[in-house]
Amino acid sequence: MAQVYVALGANLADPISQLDNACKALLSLAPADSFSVSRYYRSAPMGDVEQPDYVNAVAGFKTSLSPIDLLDALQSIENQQGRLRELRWGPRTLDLDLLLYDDQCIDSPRLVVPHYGMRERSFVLVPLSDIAADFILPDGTALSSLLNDALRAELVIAQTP
Ligand code: A4P
Ligand code: MG
Repeated sequence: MAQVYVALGANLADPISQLDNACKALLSLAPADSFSVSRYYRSAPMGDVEQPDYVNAVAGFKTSLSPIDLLDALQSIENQQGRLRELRWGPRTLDLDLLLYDDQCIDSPRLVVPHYGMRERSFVLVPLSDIAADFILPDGTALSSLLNDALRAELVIAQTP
């Protein structure tokens, strides 16, 4: 089975409930004892679109799904939770991004792993470090070397499990 990490983000229709429901759905893809989720963090929207603050988290689990089957499963969970795709970087009930799939590097038309934005985004790095503080990225970079106090200060804890 592969060890995977998925970023969760929501900023519409009760974002905390959206993340709670997404965690239940993700749990159904994984052996229960392999599943962990970070604290939930509130973050200002990245990008130029005016929209509500986000709630973000990262989940880690083991799965026997292939990378593309996992992407299909993530998109089906997004759709079940009312995700519309109207505007790139626009507001959403739920966004699930596949951050990491073992130490694989994938560059296909539908799937790029590691996720292209993960090295810069506080709302990915900080929650990932909640559940995998000693993580080493596929290119050998230590997660801890990408984190600093300024990135941590961008986030407010919205919910502690
Ligand atoms: N795709 C390629 N690689 C991946 C991957 N590793 N995981 C493709 C998931 N999808 C991947 O995604 C567009 C296409 O990317 C998919 O069809 C898939 O084949 P999408 O979810 O439909 O569109 P999107 O999310 O609007 O675009 P994108 O570029 O993925 O945006 P991001 O990077 O997800 O950013 N601000 C805060 N504070 N917190 C946020 O979570 N999120 C965004 C969206 C903007 N601002 C934010 C946040
Ligand atoms: Mg996305």
